[in-house]
Amino acid sequence: MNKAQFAVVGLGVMGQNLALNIANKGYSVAVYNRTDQRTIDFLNGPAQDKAIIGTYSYEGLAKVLETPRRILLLVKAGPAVDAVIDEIKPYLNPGDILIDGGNSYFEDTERRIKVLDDSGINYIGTGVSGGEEGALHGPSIMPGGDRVAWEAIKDIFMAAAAKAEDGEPCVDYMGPRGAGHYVKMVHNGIEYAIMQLIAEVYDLLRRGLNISAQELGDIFRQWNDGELSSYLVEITAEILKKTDPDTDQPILDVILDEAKQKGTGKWTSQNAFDLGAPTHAINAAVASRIISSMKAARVAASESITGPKPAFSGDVRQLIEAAKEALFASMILAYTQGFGLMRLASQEFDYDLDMRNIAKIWRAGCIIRADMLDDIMRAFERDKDLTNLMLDAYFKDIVVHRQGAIRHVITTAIGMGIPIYAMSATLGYFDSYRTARLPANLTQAQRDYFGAHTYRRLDKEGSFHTDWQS
Ligand code: NBP
Repeated sequence: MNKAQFAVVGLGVMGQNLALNIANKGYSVAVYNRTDQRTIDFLNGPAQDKAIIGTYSYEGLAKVLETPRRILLLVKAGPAVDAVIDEIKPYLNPGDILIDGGNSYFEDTERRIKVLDDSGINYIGTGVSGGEEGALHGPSIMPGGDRVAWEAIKDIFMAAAAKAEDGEPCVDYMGPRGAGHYVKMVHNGIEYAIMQLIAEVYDLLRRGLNISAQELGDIFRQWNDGELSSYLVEITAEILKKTDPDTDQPILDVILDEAKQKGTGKWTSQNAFDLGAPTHAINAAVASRIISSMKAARVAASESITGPKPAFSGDVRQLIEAAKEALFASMILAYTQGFGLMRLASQEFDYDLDMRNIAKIWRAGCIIRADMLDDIMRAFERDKDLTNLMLDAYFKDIVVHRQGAIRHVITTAIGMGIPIYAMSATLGYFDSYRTARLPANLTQAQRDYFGAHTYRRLDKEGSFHTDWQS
C-alpha cells in the first residue's frame, strides 16, 4: 500500500477543509480525530472520492504515513494541543515533523519546542488565517520553527496557500521557535483593530446619519472598489445588504450587539504592553469588545445617563467622503502599529522577522488581506529596517493628507455622543508620535513628587529629585 504523504489531526472546520485543500493539490492525506464519528462522517461526506485515508488511533496514523512523518494538528488551542502531543509522541521517530496549525499562544509553542527537543521531533508552530473558506481554497500560512523542518513541508504549504495576484503563494518561513504564532497573533490584533474601525464608521453613518443598511451596503461596496479594497470592507458590504428571512429587516438590526473574543487580540495588547509597543488601535478594539459584552449594564445605563442625541445637521455627502478617507488612513495606522510591535518582538525574541515577507503573505487568503498590503510590502522593500510605516514617504503623505478627515469624523461622532474610541485612539497614536514634546514631563514630576522616583532633565544629564513641599 502506498503510504500517505501528509496527515491532519483534528477534523473541526479548519482540519476538514485543510485536509480537502491538500488532497485537492494532489497529495495523499491521512486523517485522525479524537471522536471517531467525526472521521466517519468526513470520509462519507466531503472526503468521498478524495485521496484521504481515515485512521482511528495514533498508532494507526503513524503506520500509514511515509517518513519523515508530516502531521498537522488542528485542534482547539490550549491543553488539547499538549494532550495530542503526549498521545502521539510514542509513535513518532526523530526527524518526524509535528505542525501546530491552531491559534496557539506563541509562548506555548516556544515551550513545546523545548520539551520536544530531546526527542528529535521537529515542531512547527504555524498561523493559518482565512477561516473556513480560506482553509479550503487557500489560506495565508505563517510557519515558524526549525528551518530544516520548514524545507520538508514547504512544497505542501506552498501548494495549499492562497496565491496573491502576482502568483506568489501566501506562505513563507517567519522565523525560529514561536515566530509563526507570534505573527499570527499580531495578524489577529490588527484584525480586531480594523473590525472595530469599520464598526465605528458603520455606527456613525447608520445611527448618526440615519442611512439605511441597504444604502450603507452600497457605500461600502463602492469603497471596496477603490483604495479601501479589502476582505473586511467587502464582507461588511455584503453583511449590510443581507435581509433576515424571519423578520424581513436588515439582518444587522436583529443581531445582538455583544462581540465575543477568543483571546488573540487581548494577547496582542498584553504582549505589546510587555514590550513597550504603542498599539492604541488594537488596545481600543479589545476594550470595545469588552464593553460590548456588558449589554445589560449598558441597557440600564442608557435609561438614566443622558448625553447628546445622535442628530446631524452638516453636509452628509462630505461626512461620508470623510469617513472613507478616515477609515483608509486609520487602517494604515492599525497596520503601522502591528508592524511596529512585530519589529520590537523581532528584537526581543530574536525572531529576525522580515516585514516585507509578512506583508507579502498577508496580501491574499487571510482575514486582513487588503490592496494596501501591496504598498506596505513595497515600503519594506524600499527600506527593510523602516521603524515606522509613517516614515515611508508614500504612507506619510496619505496619513498627513487624510488626518483632516479623521479629525472631522471623530469630532462629529463625539459631538453626537457616538463612541468612536478605536479611531480616536488611532489619531492619538498619530498625534503622539508626531509630537516632539509630550506632557510626560508632568508625569515625571508627579512620580518624583509622590514616590521620589527622580526625573531626567532636558538641559543636564543624570537623575534629579526635587523636595516638592519645601
Ligand atoms: P476547534 O477549535 O473547534 O477544535 C475542534 C477540534 O479539536 C476537534 O477535532 C476536536 O475533537 C479537537 N479536540 C479538542 Br476540542 N480537544 C481535544 C483533545 N484533548 N484531544 C484531541 N482532539 C481534541 O476547531 P477549528 O475551528 O477547526 O479550529 C482549529 C484550530 O484552528 C484552533 O486552534 C482555532 O483557533 C484555529 N483557527 C480557527 C479558525 C476558524 O475560522 N475556525 C481560523 C484560524 C485558526 P473532537 O471532534 O473529538 O471534539
